[in-house]
Amino acid sequence: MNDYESFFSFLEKNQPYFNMDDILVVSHLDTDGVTSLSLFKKFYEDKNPHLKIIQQLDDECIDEISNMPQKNVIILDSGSLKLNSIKKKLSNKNRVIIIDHHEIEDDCQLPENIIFINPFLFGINGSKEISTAGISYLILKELNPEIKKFIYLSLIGAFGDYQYQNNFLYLNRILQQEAVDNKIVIVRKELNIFRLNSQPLSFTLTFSGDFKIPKLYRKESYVYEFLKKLNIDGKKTFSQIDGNQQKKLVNAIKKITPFHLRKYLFSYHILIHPNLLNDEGKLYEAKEISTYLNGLSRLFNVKLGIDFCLDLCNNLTEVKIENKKYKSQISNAMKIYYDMRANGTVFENDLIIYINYKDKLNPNLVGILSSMLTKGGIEQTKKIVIISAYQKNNFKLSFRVHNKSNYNLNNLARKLVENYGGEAGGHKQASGAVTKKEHEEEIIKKIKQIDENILNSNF
Ligand SMILES: [Mn+2]
Repeated sequence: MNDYESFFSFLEKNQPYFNMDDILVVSHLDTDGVTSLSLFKKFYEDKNPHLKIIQQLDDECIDEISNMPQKNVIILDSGSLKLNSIKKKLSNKNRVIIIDHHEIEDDCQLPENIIFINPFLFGINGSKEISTAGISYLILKELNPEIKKFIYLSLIGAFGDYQYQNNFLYLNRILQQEAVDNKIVIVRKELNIFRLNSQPLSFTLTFSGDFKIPKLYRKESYVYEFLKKLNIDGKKTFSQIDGNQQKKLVNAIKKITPFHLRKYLFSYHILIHPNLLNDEGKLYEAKEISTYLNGLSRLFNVKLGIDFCLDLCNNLTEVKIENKKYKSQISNAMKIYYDMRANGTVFENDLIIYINYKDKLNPNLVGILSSMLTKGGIEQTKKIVIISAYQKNNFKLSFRVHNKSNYNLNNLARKLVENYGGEAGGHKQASGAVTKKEHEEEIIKKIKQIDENILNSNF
């Protein structure tokens, strides 16, 4: 059972509490964390809040927050699994507001000075329906209408958390509609090719992973000939060629696509309105912006991330340069993976694939790598993918499984580290855990013992 009405009236009831001074805003280092933090930075711009970005809200981090001088704290995109710690350690604060959309660990009676906002409290699946940026937007736009022009951040945050699966669910859809009505985004059905309007056609037709046109995918010279025959300049994006050429191209692609695949040829793209982001006729998908922000997060470049969120136009060039750096780190990590496969150091059985990068990986990349290996990514495996790497004295793990799986990886992550004082959290199909490096061997042993029983038992 869910109750949207109570959720909305709860948001309304709590709006006045955001009028405060002496503020610390803590957020999560990922796309949703950076977009929601940006909304708060804008909202509090006259109050000069202290902004802090964290990788994981663990006890150490909560202690740190407790020791910071600010009397009022807003915690974004984390906290649902740490309510007891927050209650205990942040009792010295005047007010603590937590906005999160992750599953909640257990019932926790909170004192009056702690406000906990999470759709799960109202039976709404926050993991799928709305991001922290979305919830933040819904609250802040009522307090300051200026925030309304940043509604795109709520959609980008949702893309960052993989909430767009062919479409958005109810709450995100409301946000999408508002963004369309206010001419902040354009939603249109077009060729199901990622970056169709922002990258040269010669590139997108060859390499788009969203829909792979069999005759064109990874066939560079064929794509070249194909475009040449149509008299279309492959250096231009789809949005940069004229309407007649667009029609000609779509028809030609239809013709070379096998009949049974044609239904996958088109999809809805959510594009940032050219009013907001104008780059020589190129148009950018909200999804693409979310991948840029993801790259910036992995490189710890939060400053540029926030600047970009609040001014897409003037920061795009620099963001693209950073993104190239990020991509080269990823391709390096993939190369290591293939090397490890070749020399037999990847653990694999019927259920899982486990890769321990140890010190050979930026620990911030464990999540993206496990996503890349899962179905929908490069490797397309239906197995559970587990990646680990060292993070200073810690052992960091990431768990992924394709989105039709029923396994609860949030439970799995918690089970694996529960006896070692580790921290774990996330969603059913994507979770993470951190524990001290000294437990590496024991955790690896447990990973190798994972079976259906362990996966199906409740936490
Ligand atoms: Mn989130």
